[in-house]
Amino acid sequence: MARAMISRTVAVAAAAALGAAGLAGVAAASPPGSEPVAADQVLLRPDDSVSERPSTVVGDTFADQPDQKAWVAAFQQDADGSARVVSQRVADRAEAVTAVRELQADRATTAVSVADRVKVTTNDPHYPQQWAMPKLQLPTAWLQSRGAGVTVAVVDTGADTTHPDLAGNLVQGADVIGSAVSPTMTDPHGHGTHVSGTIAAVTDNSVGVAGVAPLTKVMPVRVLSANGSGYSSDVAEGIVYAADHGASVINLSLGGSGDDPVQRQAVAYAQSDDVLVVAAAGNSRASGNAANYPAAIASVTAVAATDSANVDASFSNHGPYVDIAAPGVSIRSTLPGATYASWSGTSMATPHVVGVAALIRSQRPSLTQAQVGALLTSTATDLKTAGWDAYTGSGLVNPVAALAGGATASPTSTATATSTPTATATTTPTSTPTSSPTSTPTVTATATPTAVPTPTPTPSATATPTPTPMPVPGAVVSMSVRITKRTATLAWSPASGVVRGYRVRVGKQVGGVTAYGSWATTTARTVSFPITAGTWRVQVYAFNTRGNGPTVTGTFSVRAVASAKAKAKAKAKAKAKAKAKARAKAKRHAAKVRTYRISRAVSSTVAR
Ligand SMILES: [Ca+2]
Ligand SMILES: [Ca+2]
Repeated sequence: MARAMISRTVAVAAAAALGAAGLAGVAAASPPGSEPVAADQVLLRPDDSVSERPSTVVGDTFADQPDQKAWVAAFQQDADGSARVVSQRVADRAEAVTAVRELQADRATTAVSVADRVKVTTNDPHYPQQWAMPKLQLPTAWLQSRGAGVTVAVVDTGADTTHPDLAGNLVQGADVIGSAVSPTMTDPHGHGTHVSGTIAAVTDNSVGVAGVAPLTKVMPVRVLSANGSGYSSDVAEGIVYAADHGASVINLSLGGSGDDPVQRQAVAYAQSDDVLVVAAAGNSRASGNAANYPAAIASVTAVAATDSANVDASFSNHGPYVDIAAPGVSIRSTLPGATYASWSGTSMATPHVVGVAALIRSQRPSLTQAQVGALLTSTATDLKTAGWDAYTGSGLVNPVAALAGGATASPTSTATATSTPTATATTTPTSTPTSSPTSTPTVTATATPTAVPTPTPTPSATATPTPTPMPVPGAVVSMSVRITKRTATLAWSPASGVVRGYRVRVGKQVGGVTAYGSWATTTARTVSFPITAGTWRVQVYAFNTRGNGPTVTGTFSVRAVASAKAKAKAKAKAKAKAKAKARAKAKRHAAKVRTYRISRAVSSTVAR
């Protein structure tokens, strides 16, 4: 079959006509406007070396374009100097491998490649003002996923359902707070429209802006009023609505200083339904830096804002709850009335992370929301001080690395993955819109690439030779448990290495099996939980941006010993019983007396 597959032979001069197939080493870029190349876009990475093994040449198919065909091509030259490019379509990896081998075997072949999709930017006219797009290497990320098949909810001020650059990507939403405005005024504020556009403005349509996840659908859920404020109860209702109506990621570009338990429950409900919840870290650094909820809920992915120089924005909250950073200064997006504007805030950073989450969920639907969250932070590009920090969390969201699955190996993926971090960053400052508050200079991220100066030589034994720049944390060496009344308080020693936090879970043994609860994340080295009599197991591991340390398990038993409270209660009960007995006796006595008196009276009556 493979012979017959060589279906197309063209002259070298015609190579450019292949358009977006852009054969590596032959024609670097496609002529603009040539052919409807989108349909022929290829899914494999380029390689112009004949000696390259086919297995390393072939990449993955696009999750959102399963029917896409790829080109495998060869440059061939004959003894008389005449040259040609032969190319053939392949449907999958197996065919590509066969094709590459065949072309390699041909003596005329001087180069074999798997054509790369050539698509540098979109044609959205405002794209040049969207500095975050090249900064996050989104055009490269879109080669892997464009977010098809994913719905994200924007729980916000609504969204302008008539916006020409947004309407096409909106699905039915809801107005939780009830509308006092006209039915067409679906976002009387504008904030939700702006956030929605960052996630999924209609892209490559020659209109307005591009979205982070061009094929993702946005479900607008209106919980904030026309003045941009509202109540956490409505936010909670919006979260539940979104979870119940098919959203797999929720964008919460909002927050307040109150940790409303209803809102907390709603978040937990959505997460238990496998919905990733992402929220803005807050913009109140200059006004008290109060923890911003729901972002400050540990299980919520909290997003800080950075500028075009990868410096954390002067307004962006810092704190132990910050998980990740994303562009949030002078972000150009959609506004009601078919308009566009550049806004700043952690509200603008959050949808970048949500968009990337949508790309991941589209590409790898088998990952749970917690795994997607972990992938986002573990693949982020470290900023500011080495390792996790309270200003940028695990660092700048990195779509290309996240879509590569966080894997390091794979010869194919390295080419794109490695180029990610700082090198490009430095070259692209310019476009920064004027307004950006660049007041925080100092640490300029760039300087510190990897090498965390962790004193790896951990003390005793367990020679863990860690060659990597920053290893995962070591094991927790000791645990202790203190039992008071009906509560156990577990404490543990710090793990070695760079520790971002700890995850702990507890379970009671029932019939030889431990029924563990869910993992809780904490930065403290202690946790309390309710207990009953029986045998308990606790598991703890430390984690950082590189991964998880070893899990350590401890066991303890709780005997059914009466607590002081129970003793007091029993004593009180006995006392009450005695009292009741005495009362009954007194009553009986009184009754006797009464009987006596009556009988006496009666008798006396009788006597008379
Ligand atoms: Ca557009
Ligand atoms: Ca850092």
